[in-house]
Amino acid sequence: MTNSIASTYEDFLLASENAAISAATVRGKGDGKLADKLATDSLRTSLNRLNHQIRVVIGEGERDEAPMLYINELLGSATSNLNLDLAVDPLECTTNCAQNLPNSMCVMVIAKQDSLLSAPDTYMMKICGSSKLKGHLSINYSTIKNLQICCDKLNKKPEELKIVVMDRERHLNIINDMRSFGVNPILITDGDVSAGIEAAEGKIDLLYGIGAAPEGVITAAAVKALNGFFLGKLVFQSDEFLDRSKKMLGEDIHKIWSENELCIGDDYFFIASGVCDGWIPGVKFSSVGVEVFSKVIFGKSKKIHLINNIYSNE
Ligand code: VTB
Repeated sequence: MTNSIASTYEDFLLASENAAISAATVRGKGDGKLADKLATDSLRTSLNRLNHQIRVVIGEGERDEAPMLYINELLGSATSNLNLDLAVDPLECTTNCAQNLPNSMCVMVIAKQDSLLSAPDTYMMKICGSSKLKGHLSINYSTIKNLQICCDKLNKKPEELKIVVMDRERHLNIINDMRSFGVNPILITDGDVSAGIEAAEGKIDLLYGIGAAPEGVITAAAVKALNGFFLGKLVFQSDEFLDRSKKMLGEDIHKIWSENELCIGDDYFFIASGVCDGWIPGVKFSSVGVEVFSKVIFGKSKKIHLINNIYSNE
């Protein structure tokens, strides 16, 4: 097999499955931090066993705040001639894992060096949807203007639009605007990665609102391979976040990023392994083993693999 990036996917799949299984062992126990730690420890151990050199571009945070999977941490083999960049969230939707609610999963993107934006750990306004809306919406437009365009392009009435918004105080204006236009937004407590991907798949019409920026890059990579669109603009919760972001990105902090800018080119793949049932099924434990479900989406071929592996206890 050639040394192409896509050919390495089984190595990363196993790492992702193991992380999902580790988190699932404490699913529903009310301790998101523990679940996140178990997933992170497992992932780092698995990745360090690989024969590729892996650089973390999105991980658990900057070195001073994250002991593991920190930005620029090198994993795997230092002597490998295949150097890969990794954007990872070992446990996306941590809160839902703690409560055994939907869409908690291990997600990652493995890409050619320097093709993923190393996004600062701040917020991001995100608009995400399918190819039908590509090129038509803007973060600079008012919510109502974007909704009007959605109705026109999708040939739907406002009440027929399925728009997912995270249930947060910061979205009160957006939610009020949507309701005044006749749209009944679908409010979710957490998990805008799976919602963004479902929007690209056309299962819902849009993901709309502010979530975490690093996960925005991971979502954008998946969305791009699904021919959808992603628009993101950084949002800063304080001057400290703005200063940190400026150090990483300079004047680009005010830019509106598209899926093609957050994830450059097509030499990459995305993997998600379910922890709790949702966009993908969660880990199933039985008396004889464990069953885990994953999706791998390839940037170049745009192929989607649904992988269901069963590991016996023996
Ligand atoms: C959201 C949620 C994610 O981060 O992006 C959240 O969808 C950030 O928003 O699942 P809050 O700080 O308001 O929770 C996650 O929880 C993790 O990426």
